[in-house]
Amino acid sequence: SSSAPKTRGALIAIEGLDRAGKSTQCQLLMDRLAERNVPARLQKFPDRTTPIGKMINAYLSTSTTLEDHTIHLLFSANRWELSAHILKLLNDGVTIVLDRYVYSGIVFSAAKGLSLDYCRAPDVGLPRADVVLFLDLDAEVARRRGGFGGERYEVEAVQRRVRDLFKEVGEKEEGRWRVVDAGRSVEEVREVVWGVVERVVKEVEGMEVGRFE
Ligand code: NYM
Ligand code: MG
Repeated sequence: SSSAPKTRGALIAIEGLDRAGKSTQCQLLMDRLAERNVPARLQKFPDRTTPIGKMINAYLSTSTTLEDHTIHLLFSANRWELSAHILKLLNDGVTIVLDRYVYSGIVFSAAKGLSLDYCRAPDVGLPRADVVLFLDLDAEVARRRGGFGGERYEVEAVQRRVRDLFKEVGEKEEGRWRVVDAGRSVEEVREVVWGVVERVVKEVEGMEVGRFE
């Protein structure tokens, strides 16, 4: 009947250190969602294709320097510029898998010394992830996985600080934050991720999209 609650998509964030296996797991999750006929899109942050994303890419990959607050706000602006699109898709019933989101935004800047409160502020009000799968890996193990790339932040000392900060930020998320041991095999991690996502996709039906706070 017309009073049936409208089905919406779930907002699923995959987070973790560089080399934790996020992109692999995002792709496997997209494959599984397709197999189960769940409409879904993958959205990577930073999205390097927009004009703001190109500035971020220059900062990450080359010697372009940007003042710490400036790049922090650009990462957030990159999420805001896509937020209406994300919200529309969710309300149209499309599940969205995020390869990094506000949590990376907070912890990578905080690892440089900006306060956590400052780092959260620009993202307040963005569509809130229904669940965050934190792919947890020791920084040394991450480094040994074929080595970090050559981008900014991809050094063990930074990654170690980032991991501690992720844990601190995750505590605020309570039930929405799921720690997944990313040191296990790709298949084992895939199944843990799917177990969580399958449940969340059903749970959010009829629930409004929250706002990050
Ligand atoms: N990063 C990512 C940030 O510093 N702030 C953010 O808001 C986001 C989304 O960018 N080392 C950092 C984390 C990564 C780097 O991400 C690039 P990726 O997933 O390697 O493209
Ligand atoms: Mg990277």
